[in-house]
Amino acid sequence: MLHDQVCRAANVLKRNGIKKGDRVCIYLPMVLELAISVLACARIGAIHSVVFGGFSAQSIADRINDAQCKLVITADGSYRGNKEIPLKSTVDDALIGCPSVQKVIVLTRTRTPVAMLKGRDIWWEQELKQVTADCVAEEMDAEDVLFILYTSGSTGKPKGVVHTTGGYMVYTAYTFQNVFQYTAPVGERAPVHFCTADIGWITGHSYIVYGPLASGATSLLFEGVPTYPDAGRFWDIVDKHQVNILYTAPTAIRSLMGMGLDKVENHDLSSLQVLGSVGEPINEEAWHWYDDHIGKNRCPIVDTWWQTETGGLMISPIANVTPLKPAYASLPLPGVQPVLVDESGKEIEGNGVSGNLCIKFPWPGMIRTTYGDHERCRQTYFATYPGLYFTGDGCLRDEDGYYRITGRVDDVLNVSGHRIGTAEVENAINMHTGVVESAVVGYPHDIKGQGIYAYVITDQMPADHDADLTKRDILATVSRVIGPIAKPDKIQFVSGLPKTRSGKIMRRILRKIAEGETTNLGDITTLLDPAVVEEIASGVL
Ligand code: 7RM
Repeated sequence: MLHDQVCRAANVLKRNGIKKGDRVCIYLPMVLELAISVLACARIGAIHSVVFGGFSAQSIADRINDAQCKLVITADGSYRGNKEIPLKSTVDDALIGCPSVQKVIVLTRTRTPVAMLKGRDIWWEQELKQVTADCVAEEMDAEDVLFILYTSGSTGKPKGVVHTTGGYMVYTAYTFQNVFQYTAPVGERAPVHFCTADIGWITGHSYIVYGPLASGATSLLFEGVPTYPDAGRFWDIVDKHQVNILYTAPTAIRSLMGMGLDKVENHDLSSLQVLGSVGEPINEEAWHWYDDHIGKNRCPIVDTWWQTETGGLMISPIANVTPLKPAYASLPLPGVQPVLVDESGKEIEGNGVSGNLCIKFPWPGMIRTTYGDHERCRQTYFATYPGLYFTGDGCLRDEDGYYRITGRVDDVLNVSGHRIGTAEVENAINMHTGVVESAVVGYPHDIKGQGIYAYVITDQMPADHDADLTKRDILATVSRVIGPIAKPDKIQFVSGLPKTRSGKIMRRILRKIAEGETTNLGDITTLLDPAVVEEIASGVL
């Protein structure tokens, strides 16, 4: 059935002028047509660029323009909990500034009224009536581009990570089958794999679409949130569809943990065989809750460390093979060569050490370039430590040689498993009228892993009653520029920022203050104006 529908969708793309190498932007909710659209592009050699449905019109426009997309696939709207989210109208706003886009295919989902521009906008359902299910797959070179996926880094502008046809598909299938110990079905029913990520992120690309489907697995797609209609939603799905592999993020586990066991205990979870964790470090408390209450101490937990840039899993236990240690991604997969380096780039050997995590040797799923700017790719990943791929993560290797990822060492935040650059958030805040300058850092958050803390200088220090209004306006601005996921959790108005004499903001100090540390702030003698630190620390939220 999937093959039939992919061929039909591929023919729709072809009849709308899409050829091998053209870029197609996909902005859809988590419906089957999202996976079908992705695979339809792959079938005809078009390059897909999926944009997560939570991003703003401005973010969509930036991504479309960077990749010069010719066509957009979207829906009238999507559901999120009990809310309806308009998608097509957001695309309409985006396209005001996107001259490369010639066609927009609109799927009917919520039946929200939409404006349909003559000559540009067409309905998915009507187009499907015009095509057959015969579509020969385009012949591709292993190194032909398969897709672009934008991800945040330490600079303001997200990078278009490029993956290619051969290496990426081989690597996602290889890692999927080995890490989750997926076995081909013996009887009628293929094991059911439920990855709760959105296809808008790399986890969804690799472990909802490509890895499982290339392996013949049944991949379960979930359009919703873990807490609607109640906190038992995941367990209801596991029970109803007899899920065998569950792959989710620590932030989801932490949020469900807090909602009591009664939502878990009224469901049959005995079909589960393997549990996975991804996106951020999993704390021991969450690991044990997952192990005790979901896996009932009989399912291995694979804590999988990897990145958009790595295409697939890199450091992870192999289910039922690798002895587990809570909160450890454990050991590199066969073929992966991690190294820890110090600030000068010198390799740190031996065990019981920590450093910056790099990879020494290429692997099939590795990033090939950043779209349209190869030099940026070289600079970002291969220039910090010559001869090595630098991950941006800090890591420790314990006495047993086990790896534990400690978090980003660059200016990238991980908020509920979403990657957000501090510079991106600062740029968005700075677009708000009256804002002179801002500095954004992360701070530990019980559920999200990291929260976003913004220090903001305005042209006039807002009085108490104005401060709340100004904060709300800043949040609205960030939502408008990036999307709701990038909204700061805390905003503190300050009169200055701690800067060195050369004008560099000392984020180390701001991070400490945001963490609640107001006295031991380390060396502040190199600051231009050390007094500002006291003011900021005394006003910490
Ligand atoms: C898959 C994904 C990548 C960043 C990465 C890490 C963090 C991901 C783990 C983890 C600790 C893990 N891609 N990260 N997995 N940290 N343990 N198992 O999330 O490109 O969106 O983010 O996520 O900091 O560099 S991503």
